[in-house]
Amino acid sequence: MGMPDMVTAEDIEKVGPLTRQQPRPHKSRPSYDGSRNSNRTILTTLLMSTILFIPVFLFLITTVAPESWKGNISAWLGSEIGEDNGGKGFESESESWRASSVQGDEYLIGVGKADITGPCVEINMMGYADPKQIGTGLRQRLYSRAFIVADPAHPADRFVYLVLDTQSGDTAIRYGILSGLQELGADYADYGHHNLAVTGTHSHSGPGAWLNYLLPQITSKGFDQQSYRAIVDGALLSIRRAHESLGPGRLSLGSTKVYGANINRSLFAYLANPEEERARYNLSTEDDGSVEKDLTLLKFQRASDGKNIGVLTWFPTHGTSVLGNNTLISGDNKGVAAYLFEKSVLGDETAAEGFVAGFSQASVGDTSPNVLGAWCEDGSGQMCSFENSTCSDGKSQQCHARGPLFRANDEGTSSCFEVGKRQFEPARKLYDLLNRKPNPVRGRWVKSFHAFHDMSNYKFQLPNGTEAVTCPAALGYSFAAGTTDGPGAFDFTQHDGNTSTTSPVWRVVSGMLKRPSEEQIACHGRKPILLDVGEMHSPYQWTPNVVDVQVFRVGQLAIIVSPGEATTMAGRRWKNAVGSEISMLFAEESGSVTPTVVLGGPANSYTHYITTEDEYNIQRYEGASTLYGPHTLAAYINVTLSLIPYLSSTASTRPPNGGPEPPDNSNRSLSFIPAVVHDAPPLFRGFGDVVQDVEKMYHRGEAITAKFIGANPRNHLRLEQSYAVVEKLVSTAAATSVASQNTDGLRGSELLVKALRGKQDTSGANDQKQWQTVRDDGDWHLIFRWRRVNELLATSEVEITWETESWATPGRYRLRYFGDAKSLTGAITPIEGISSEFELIEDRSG
Ligand SMILES: *[C@@H]1O[C@H](CO)[C@@H](O)[C@H](O)[C@H]1NC(C)=O
Ligand SMILES: *[C@@H]1O[C@H](CO)[C@@H](O)[C@H](O)[C@H]1NC(C)=O
Ligand SMILES: *[C@@H]1O[C@H](CO)[C@@H](O)[C@H](O)[C@H]1NC(C)=O
Ligand SMILES: *[C@@H]1O[C@H](CO)[C@@H](O)[C@H](O)[C@H]1NC(C)=O
Ligand SMILES: *[C@@H]1O[C@H](CO)[C@@H](O)[C@H](O)[C@H]1NC(C)=O
Ligand SMILES: *[C@@H]1O[C@H](CO)[C@@H](O)[C@H](O)[C@H]1NC(C)=O
Ligand SMILES: *[C@@H]1O[C@H](CO)[C@@H](O)[C@H](O)[C@H]1NC(C)=O
Ligand SMILES: CC(=O)N[C@H]1CO[C@H](CO)[C@@H](O)[C@@H]1O
Repeated sequence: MGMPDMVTAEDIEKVGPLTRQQPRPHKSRPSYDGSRNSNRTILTTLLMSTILFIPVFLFLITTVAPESWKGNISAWLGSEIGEDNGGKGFESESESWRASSVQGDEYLIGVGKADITGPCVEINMMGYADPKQIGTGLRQRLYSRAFIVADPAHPADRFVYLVLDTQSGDTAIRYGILSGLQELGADYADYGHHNLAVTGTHSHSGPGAWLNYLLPQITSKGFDQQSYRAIVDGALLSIRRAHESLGPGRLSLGSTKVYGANINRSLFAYLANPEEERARYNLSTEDDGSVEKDLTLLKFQRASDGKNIGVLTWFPTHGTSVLGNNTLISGDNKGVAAYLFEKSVLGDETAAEGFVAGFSQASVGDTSPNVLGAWCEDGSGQMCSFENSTCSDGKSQQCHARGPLFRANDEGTSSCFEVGKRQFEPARKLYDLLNRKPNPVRGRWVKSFHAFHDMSNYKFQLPNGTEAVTCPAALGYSFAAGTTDGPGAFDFTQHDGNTSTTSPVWRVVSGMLKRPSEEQIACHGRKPILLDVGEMHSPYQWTPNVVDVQVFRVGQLAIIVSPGEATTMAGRRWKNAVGSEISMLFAEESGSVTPTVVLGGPANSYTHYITTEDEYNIQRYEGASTLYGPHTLAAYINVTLSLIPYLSSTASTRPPNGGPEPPDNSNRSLSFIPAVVHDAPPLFRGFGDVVQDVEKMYHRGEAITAKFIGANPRNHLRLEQSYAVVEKLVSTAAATSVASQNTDGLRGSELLVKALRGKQDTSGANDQKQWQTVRDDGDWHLIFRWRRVNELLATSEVEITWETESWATPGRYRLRYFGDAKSLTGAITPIEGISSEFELIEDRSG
């Protein structure tokens, strides 16, 4: 069911874990088109709207966070953290947390995380589809985070949910992971199509050129094996780590409100939905239903010692905080939220080492993290038009959405960190509440299904009995106009016939454009067809016609794994339909527990958008990108519902494959991306030489930069390693303890920050000092940039910048660069460089 039926943080605080009443058994198939309502929902809605959200942050963090993080977190939250909180020791908290006996069923659970950072330079970035947006470095590494749940009584019943810091899931990536799992042998035989979900956080700031279909390859000059393998290999490693960590444990489920992290970017289309349907979700001015403000959190707690091994959350907001004119790789706001959560539990008694926080995307379609709205950058000072987001010139190119800290004018970087933090904070608060008062997942079944379904001509019945049909994929005119988060998602101005600016892929394929048939035009209704992608099959498919339909079920939780970006209302209808069907079909086995349904995606493939029919008829970007015509959503729902019986606790079969298997184009895709030729240092210089050194002393808050003679980072991705680190001079005692812990493949920075905790003053016994890594390129505030200085001479330069954080501790530091140079013979050799030492002292203000 929808969110109003969920236990929320506020509920838990007020009344403790809820025992839910048996849902009224549905006599007939419930309607999911928004025309019917249940009294229960209205009641819960009313109740919820009276509960005020109070953004109080947990004192727990301040008492348990590593020394070096304390100042930071208090600084962010300012006065919200009272000083008396510090006195309340964590010991007593943790005792109450241990004492609270967790009800619910035991499962096998496991989590894992691995690096998937592909080539951070010279590759077009994936998301804004702007051929000019080419990577120049790394702000934050990208990860795959894997979550496995299995049924101890039937261990083959399991699922693995991946959260990748990528724009979306993908067919070729998924095939790559599946064949990798097969190669891992018998231990991994239980994983397959039916139980693998490959979801993307929808970050628009990762490298591209790894997608299966032609359309997104046009702007990236084709496919890049290195970019593709980084994701597949990292995803596999994260699954292996999760699999190897599998052990008995319990799951707890909750929901909370997140404010200030999303708005509806297509409100004009949303308002076309029926008023009575909108009213059901219109709780207040801050939570008017135009986007979902609810974050759902699933907590993984192992049985062996009661520690939590991870959290998996769902909340919808686009990965477009960092703007289209940024060229540094990052996981955008979800990447920040995960980073902060994982940092916040370091050294925390509730959390196991290797804790993994997955911030998964939800009904993201019409959401934007740029919460100050869309403005014209044409000097007019006007907001863009409500109906079509255009400016005074009648075009959308000047229309840009503003993040909360847009005045920083830093390509969205500060806003991104802020929106990530706004997701992290309530999630962390909910985590702590669930530790004290768990809301357990109950029901000893772990079920899943997956089917391919051909959407090119699917005839089916709408709930009201009318016959409907879907059409081969097509994109409408508004697709080319793009969104307020990034105009021109497919920049046609780049393809105006001027061959010097045209993508080489476009030169090859533009002649293959097809004029849509009369039938196709009619099928798409209100959508004027710009690109008839579903009917173009050469040189290979441009977009998918075959979609992935998948749902997971554990206890009362059901997870719809959506291949497209569902809008707010589309996602609700889909979730409500699945919730009702589960309630109806499985009333006996689920007992008193109401189903909780979440939607995660874009996953497994990328089928663009999924809007309601009313939104479709408005034909803004989301409607124009709803590939299979006005009945796209209804078709997804129809197919999903027809497969729900496979989630029964007694189900032992899998659905027949509904459609033809989609193609794997990873070995036959066009590619015009040149390889690295070679690297050389300038005359009389060596690789790693410092060309611009640090100063002797800095105040905290300043940015510290050094430049080195470098080499192309594409020579070696340094996965699970780093191109750039900050080293601190510390006593050997602290350093040794770090070295001994650094065994399990975790990222250095996490271990080191942890090791530093409470070890700052241990230098007394032995006064020997040594350099210790305290930041690496996985850290948001340590930036690695690369620049080719001379193409012909093959010289290049690396710039490392540490934007010292409010929580950085004073001391003696240096910056260090790790790279790999390619010789003319093709041999690749590691290189490195070290800056001079510098002193970091307190803030200038004192
Ligand atoms: C929410 O309700 C108010 C008051 O009825 C109305 O003015 C507003 O348009 C509604 N918002 C949405 C998004 O439906
Ligand atoms: C956008 O909407 C305005 C009305 O707000 C209308 O005048 C204009 O023609 C529309 N432009 C396009 C390109 O549809
Ligand atoms: C980046 O894009 C934003 C949004 O259009 C704009 O406001 C900003 O000035 C741009 N920054 C640079 C450096 O061009
Ligand atoms: C889906 O469509 C099929 C074929 O028309 C129909 O038999 C079935 O009832 C529909 N399912 C739902 C849940 O509407
Ligand atoms: C059934 O629903 C569809 C889609 O909402 C609508 O176009 C059609 O008119 C409805 N048919 C009837 C008989 O109400
Ligand atoms: C094509 O684009 C290039 C690069 O922007 C420009 O220098 C050139 O003048 C353009 N040629 C024509 C015919 O427009
Ligand atoms: C692609 O090529 C690689 C290397 O030759 C091979 O291992 C892989 O199986 C191929 N994949 C497909 C889908 O054909
Ligand atoms: C509650 C909420 O997020 N409302 C926003 C919906 O979208 C409009 C325009 O995009 C914003 O102005 C509202 O604040």
